[in-house]
Amino acid sequence: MISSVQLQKITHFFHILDVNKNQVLQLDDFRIVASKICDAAGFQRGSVNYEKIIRQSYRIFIQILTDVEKEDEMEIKEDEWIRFFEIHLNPQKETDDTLIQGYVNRIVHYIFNLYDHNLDGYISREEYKLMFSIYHIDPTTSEESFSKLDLNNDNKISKTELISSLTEFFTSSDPQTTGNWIFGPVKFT
Ligand SMILES: [Ca+2]
Ligand SMILES: [Ca+2]
Ligand SMILES: [Ca+2]
Repeated sequence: MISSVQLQKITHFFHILDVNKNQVLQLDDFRIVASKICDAAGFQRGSVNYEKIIRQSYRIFIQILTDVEKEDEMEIKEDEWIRFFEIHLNPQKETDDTLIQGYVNRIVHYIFNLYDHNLDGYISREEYKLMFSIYHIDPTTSEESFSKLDLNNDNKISKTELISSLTEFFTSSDPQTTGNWIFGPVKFT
């Protein structure tokens, strides 16, 4: 079993990704995100950059569908999402453990593809703030969250820092750990 703290984080993550709040993850959620990113960056519909962001966002969704083995139905419900993490965060064998690390690396890769707009290999405060605004995360919490993820305090989030925080987000049962803050504060009960 996964802990109640883990369960609450995984549920929080589901609701963050469900941007149109219809309780199901579908292609539409990822299309909305891509289109908002393009608007924020000023990419015109049909331009190379616009198409690139749309493609990357779709690819994330397809990859998630593949991980959860829901390619046929093209949608994921909350209980299916939770079941996926229950299996893979509770490794019975070595390969399950590797799968979650691969999953973490992929999500971090995608976050950088979508939000590292100046392509300097880091997520700045502004880039992180944009991510909060696109996923409807309380914007007043983005500064505090950023500081918790910026482990070496150099005012930018590196890939290594994000991988470490996201690994904590999925695997830690400590409600106080900094990695819990990656998608804003989770109100643990
Ligand atoms: Ca949805
Ligand atoms: Ca950047
Ligand atoms: Ca840093």
